[in-house]
Amino acid sequence: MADSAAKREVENDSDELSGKNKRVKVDKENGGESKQESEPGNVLSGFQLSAVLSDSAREKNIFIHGKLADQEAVVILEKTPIREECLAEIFSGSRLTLEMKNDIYSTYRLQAPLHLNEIKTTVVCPATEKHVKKYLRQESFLVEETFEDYQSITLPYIQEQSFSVQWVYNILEKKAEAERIVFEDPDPDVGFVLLPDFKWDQKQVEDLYLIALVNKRGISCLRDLTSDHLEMLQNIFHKGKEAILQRYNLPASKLRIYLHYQPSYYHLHVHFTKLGYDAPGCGVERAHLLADVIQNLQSDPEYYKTRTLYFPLRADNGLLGKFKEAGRL
Ligand code: GTA
Repeated sequence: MADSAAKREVENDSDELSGKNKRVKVDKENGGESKQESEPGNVLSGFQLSAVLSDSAREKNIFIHGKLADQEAVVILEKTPIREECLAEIFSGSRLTLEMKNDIYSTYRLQAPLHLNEIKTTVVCPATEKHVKKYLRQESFLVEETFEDYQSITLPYIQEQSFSVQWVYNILEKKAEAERIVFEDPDPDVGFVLLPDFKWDQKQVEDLYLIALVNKRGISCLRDLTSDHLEMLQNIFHKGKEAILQRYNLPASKLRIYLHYQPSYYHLHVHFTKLGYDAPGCGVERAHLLADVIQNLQSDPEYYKTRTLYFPLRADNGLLGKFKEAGRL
């Protein structure tokens, strides 16, 4: 019941961003430039494919590497979930072709009306080599990291090699995605911005995905957290849940709220996903529940500076190479 109400609400909220008034996000990380533009045409028409990085029949997505106007690009295409409120139109407004019939069983090819047949498309351009590797299907290895390993291996690596967080600063400074903000607490120390993750098309709550970006700069990840950050973490926990209840009618009991270790982007942020949605990176080897993080810091202010942490790294991740060189793997 609550979910259906929320679905309708999401539909209303996302109308402007999805169907009627399409926009294309242009994000030039290196120049720090970021803007929303009215769609000028098909920016992908000149895309030159170099390689399929990975694809999944089950998840119905494909990650592609190629070139867009001579710049390296990664394009992600993903079929979106079928929404209950579209069923009537799908049944009445589609072309149906019988493929086979056998006893009580039959299969068809159904061509839905165009507007119900969209593919969510994410473009990273210009993409760095690291972006290309990130999306390449690879074997993963679990790394065991003591705090000493963090200081001597991980920290120097991420200080040199991590992805730009210019997109985060653009959001915090309202230079990008300002109209997508769901909730904001402007306090410079404990405040944050809550907005839809770019993996979520906001059309249905079943795959709800929001991120809370902290206002305070210089907190890179779980390892930086001490009891000094408890007020900020509790603030995100409570106000984030409340904002999601107000906007999407989803209670806290339906949410998975967590941090990644290692994250891809080293500016502290918290993931809010719907329980039951198998979001990428929500497994136990990478996701740390915010509720646990808070309790750990309450019982030991230096918890994340003393514990061994475990996380997966892909085969050609440079950090994995550093752990191997140090004889830690
Ligand atoms: N609103 O500009 C942005 C933006 N960027 C650049 C990243 N995010 C953004 N959100 C907004 N605007 O959840 C989001 C990311 C991610 C979070 C950063 O910020 O979507 P993280 O630092 O812990 O990094 O979180 P993480 O989780 O590794 O990043 P990401 O991109 O989610 O990658 C994890 C895996 O998810 C990928 O390896 C890939 O398998 C899968 N994936 C990534 N993007 C997509 C996609 N668009 N569709 C489907 N699957 C995807």
